[in-house]
Amino acid sequence: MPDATSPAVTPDMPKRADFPAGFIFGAATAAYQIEGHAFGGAGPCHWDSFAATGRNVVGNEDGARACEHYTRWPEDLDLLRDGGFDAYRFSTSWARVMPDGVQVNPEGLDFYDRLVDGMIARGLAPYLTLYHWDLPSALADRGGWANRETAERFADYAAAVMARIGDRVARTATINEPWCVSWLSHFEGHHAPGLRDIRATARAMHHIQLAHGLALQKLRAAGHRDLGIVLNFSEVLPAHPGAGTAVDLSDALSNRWFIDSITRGTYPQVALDGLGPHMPQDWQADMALISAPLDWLGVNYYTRALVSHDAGAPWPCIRNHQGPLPKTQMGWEIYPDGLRNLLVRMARDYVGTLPLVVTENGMAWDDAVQDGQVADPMRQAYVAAHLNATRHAISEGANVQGFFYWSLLDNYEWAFGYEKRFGLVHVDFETMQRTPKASYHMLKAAVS
Ligand code: IFM
Repeated sequence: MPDATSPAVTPDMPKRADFPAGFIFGAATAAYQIEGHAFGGAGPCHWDSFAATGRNVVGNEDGARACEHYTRWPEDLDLLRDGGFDAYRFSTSWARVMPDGVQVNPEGLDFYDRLVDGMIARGLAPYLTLYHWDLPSALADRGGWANRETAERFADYAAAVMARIGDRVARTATINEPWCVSWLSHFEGHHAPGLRDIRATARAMHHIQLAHGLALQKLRAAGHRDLGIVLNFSEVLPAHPGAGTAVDLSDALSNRWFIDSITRGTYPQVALDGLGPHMPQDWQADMALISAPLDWLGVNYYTRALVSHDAGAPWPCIRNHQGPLPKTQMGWEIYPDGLRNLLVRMARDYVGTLPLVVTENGMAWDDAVQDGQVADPMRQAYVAAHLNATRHAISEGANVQGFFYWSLLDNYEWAFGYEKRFGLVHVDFETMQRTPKASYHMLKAAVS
């Protein structure tokens, strides 16, 4: 019988040799989810106050301690090296680098300098994300992403980080998942700042794209290369025949708003039909900057969306449905074809041969350590299926150059606190003990 460290339990798991030469295998994390925001002189960020507001986060948990990566990072980088990975996707925390959103805290930059050197010493290519949601509270106080000034300050912050570590990073993404930063956080209220306000939403949806454009302009002027953005996509499908206009509108709000503006300098008209009256003045003047050429595009993919038109609901009149497929601990359907379809769609309709990287894909499960091991056959099957979907997309012409599993470690899953475990490595949040799961061993055997 295979045990939890046996790599041989998922027969269709592809191997490194099944991918084009130079394909990058990595794992991803984000600062607030793992570092321990209380360490090292970081300033308060809007996730601290969102979490401190009762009923926003399961168990009222926050990222103050998280995985203590701030002090345990050598052990975490060793796990990546020992797992045979080529690259590590991490993010820098704006509130750690600039506690008040403006002035640099040298201790913060020193930390990332050490971290990047630690990656290079272990043969890991650093994949940097500049904004993975830890907005300094001082900027949140001035309106956060609803305020154009935040986009301008972001470009300054991006330049400060890149001036320090940009000489050693392999690829840089400006923003992680602008849909989550804007729609999920300002329209649906699920993430910080927890608003449900269409005017703030429209402004945040534009300013987050503008932040990308302003940062790109500044970084290019400073001579930095390999610059991109990470977008999250889901394949939107009708919940039933006659689902109406909901599929197109949902695709416009969650996918096309972001990819159309980045690559074509336009927002989809069906989305503007609702958001247009609430957009900031003269937004059209920013579109050339927002659509400046990229060097690569990051694609985050987890699941599909099943929707129908709900005539009785206020705009956007979209109803989401539970699908029949097996689900992860998040309740998300497991649908690998969606990854294949999205990668092919990106190449065919948007970016041509521009390098695509799967910057996040993974699943949460209620994993437990037994006799020093973690058996996670669901995750093993999930990883194998999504790697195979990626291979299919490559064979259909998508120039996919890498795949990063989300996440290296169990971590702070935002409004779900520490309950949902996405890691290849189990973390005991009392002792901080790390235990590689069977999926880690399987990936190691496949890529080593
Ligand atoms: O944990 C998040 C991550 O921060 C952004 N992408 C989705 C992941 C799983 O929900």
